[in-house]
Amino acid sequence: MKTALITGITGQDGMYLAEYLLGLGYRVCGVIRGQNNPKRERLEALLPDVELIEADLLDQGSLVSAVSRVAPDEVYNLAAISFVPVSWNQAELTGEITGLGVLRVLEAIRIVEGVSAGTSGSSRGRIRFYQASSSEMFGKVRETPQNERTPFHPRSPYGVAKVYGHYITVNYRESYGMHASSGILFNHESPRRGLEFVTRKITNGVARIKLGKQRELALGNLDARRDWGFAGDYVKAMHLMLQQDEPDDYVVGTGVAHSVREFVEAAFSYVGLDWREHVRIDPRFVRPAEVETLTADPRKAREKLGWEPTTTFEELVRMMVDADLAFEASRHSSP
Ligand code: NAP
Ligand code: F7E
Repeated sequence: MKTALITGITGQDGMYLAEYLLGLGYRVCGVIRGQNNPKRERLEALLPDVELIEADLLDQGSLVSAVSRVAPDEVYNLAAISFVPVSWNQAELTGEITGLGVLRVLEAIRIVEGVSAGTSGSSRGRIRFYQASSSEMFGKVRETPQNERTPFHPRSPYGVAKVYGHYITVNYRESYGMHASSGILFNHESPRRGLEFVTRKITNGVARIKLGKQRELALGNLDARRDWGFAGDYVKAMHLMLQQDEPDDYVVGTGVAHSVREFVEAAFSYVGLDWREHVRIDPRFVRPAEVETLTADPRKAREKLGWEPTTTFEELVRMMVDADLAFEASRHSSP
């Protein structure tokens, strides 16, 4: 039985990955941070077989002791400040967690395994490492679609921190021979997506409007284009990367981009509403520097990992609207 240690276990991807690995027969341990974390109860109810370990990406010692106690075969570093607008308001903290946090997890593995520079081959350490890199690193894109060789041009403190996390992963692979891989994942969504991200904000807004709980939905830039896939598909790519003989970097996405406006149209029309009667543009949701368009070229993931997305854009929109209709119908109208 293999053991996996997942940071970011309370997040969207952490939950899908934990479910997937438990289904494969893994022992799954998850890093949870903070005293009295409100997400602990939900996670324990949903995934009672996950062992929770207290640690924080800001605290090197806590990560060393987590890796030492768990003795994992695979470490998936999914923890981050992941919401792009927050990264302008808390740029230093984003750098600390989303950027330097990657270094701390890599160091924890290196320290526990006693790996030093120049070691290679069988002495390079046993633990395999996955870093959650992001298409936000491409930012102001230099070419379309984006592949593993496309230059980076991040547009937010989040994107900049992810570039650091990406390169420190490559560097630990090259310096210490670590089996460290980086998945450059494009946007992936699900009913478990946080309500602050645009897809879930739209599907939850649509459900609330349909149920008469809300009248309008305030959004920012409707022209932005993203390559949206289903998170449940993407965590399988993470696992596949760590099953390869050699560590590497992979772009993971669908290869098809849609605008925010198209997402809005699809979600409103699915429940028989005209979006123009409900959507209002609010400059508060427009970003200081926007990533206008992102489209993956996922050929390498398909050819080397055999990975393919299974969910279309239309299926994703319907899945999320249906889940939000059920969620909102089961909630009382006032807290
Ligand atoms: P998410 O739902 O925002 O989850 C982020 C996780 O990070 C949460 O579990 C959070 O824990 C944890 N975390 C934050 N700060 C921490 C700290 N100091 N120490 C320990 N844990 C901390 O993100 P997601 O959508 O699942 O994404 C997973 C990873 O993939 C992230 O690194 C994200 O940047 C990256 N990514 C996501 C996408 C996407 O489209 N979803 C695409 C590319 C890359 P709390 O519950 O305690 O806050
Ligand atoms: O924005 C536009 C916004 O916040 C998508 C993270 O998981 O994926 C995610 O980052 C687009 C942007 O995701 C609103 O300007 C318009 O162009 O859903 P989002 P994101 O910024 O693409 C990447 C790959 C990650 O790595 C990140 O961790 O939608 N948009 N109006 C809006 N966005 C939001 N949030 N809210 C609006 O009202």
